Amino acid sequence: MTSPDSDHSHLTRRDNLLTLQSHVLAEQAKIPGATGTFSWILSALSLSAKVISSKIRRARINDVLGSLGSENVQGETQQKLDVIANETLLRCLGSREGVSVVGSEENDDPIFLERGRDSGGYAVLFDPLDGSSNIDCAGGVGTIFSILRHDPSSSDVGETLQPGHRQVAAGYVLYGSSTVFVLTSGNGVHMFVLDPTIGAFLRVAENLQMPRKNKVYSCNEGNRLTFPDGYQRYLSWAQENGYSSRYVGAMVADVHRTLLQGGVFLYPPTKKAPDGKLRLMYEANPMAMILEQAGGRAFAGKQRLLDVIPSKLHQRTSVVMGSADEVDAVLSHL
Ligand code: P6P
Repeated sequence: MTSPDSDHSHLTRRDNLLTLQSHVLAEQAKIPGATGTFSWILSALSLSAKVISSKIRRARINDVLGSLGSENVQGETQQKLDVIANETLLRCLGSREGVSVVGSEENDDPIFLERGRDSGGYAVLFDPLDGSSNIDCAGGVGTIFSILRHDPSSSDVGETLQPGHRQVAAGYVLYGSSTVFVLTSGNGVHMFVLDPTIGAFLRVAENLQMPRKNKVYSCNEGNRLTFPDGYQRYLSWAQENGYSSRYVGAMVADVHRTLLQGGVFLYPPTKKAPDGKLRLMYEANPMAMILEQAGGRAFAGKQRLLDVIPSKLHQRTSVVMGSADEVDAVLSHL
């Protein structure tokens, strides 16, 4: 029996405390000639997440709830926290050499940052606070981001309009009962939880693989009668086969549950949103990359989401994404 002061096994245990920062640096070390530019961008996203999380946790106290009365490019009423989250991300990313251009749900056009030709090289697109209508009732909200390569000498918005399979990284932050940072850079999906007592994101899971099936579907059934027939046939089939329904109304919360527990999240075309409601570039594509990396599937109608060729930054799309077998069950009815 070793005495506590001679037992140093905790120093070599595989599940040692690993922060998001040390995970990113370890990933960087695997890439010959890596300059650290990409790591700095992830560091800016981590810092933004901590700042936004602190604002959300004190929302009612700081009276940052409620709307500004203004509208964003989507014609949606902007919540105070939408603007705060957006400005936080723009400030944190704008100071990073690696960022050539940022695109936000809250800004009509991409913002091109003056960078020398030998710096920059990435476009960061994001929804700063997804599901913000849940804020006032303390529901789940999140930040979703997508990172693409971008020629620093180009200020052509077309440069950012790349299909989702060109993403170099994607992730989201869920500000829920805990603050969770989920990230993929093409080598698996890794999950971190913010420990507010030390202000660090600690890794709680690596190389996440989602269940192939789970009898749960997630969609806004209030729109059911305006879904195309195939989706309505799927919902009838699911209800006849013992499926449960779970729907938060914030994509980050619904997709995070689907990632961890399995099931399928769908936002079909509706009468009000015939092309779908969700944004391709900074909601659907990053989530599709994450779910595919975790063994899931993601489609826009019958097309693989990551193959959709975008034509506009704020382009909308329908989505069916989740466990491979559950996505196939939806597609088989379309
Ligand atoms: P509905 C939030 O406004 C959002 O963009 C996504 O986060 C969410 O999945 C969807 O819209 C909810 O839309 O029509 O069900 O309220």
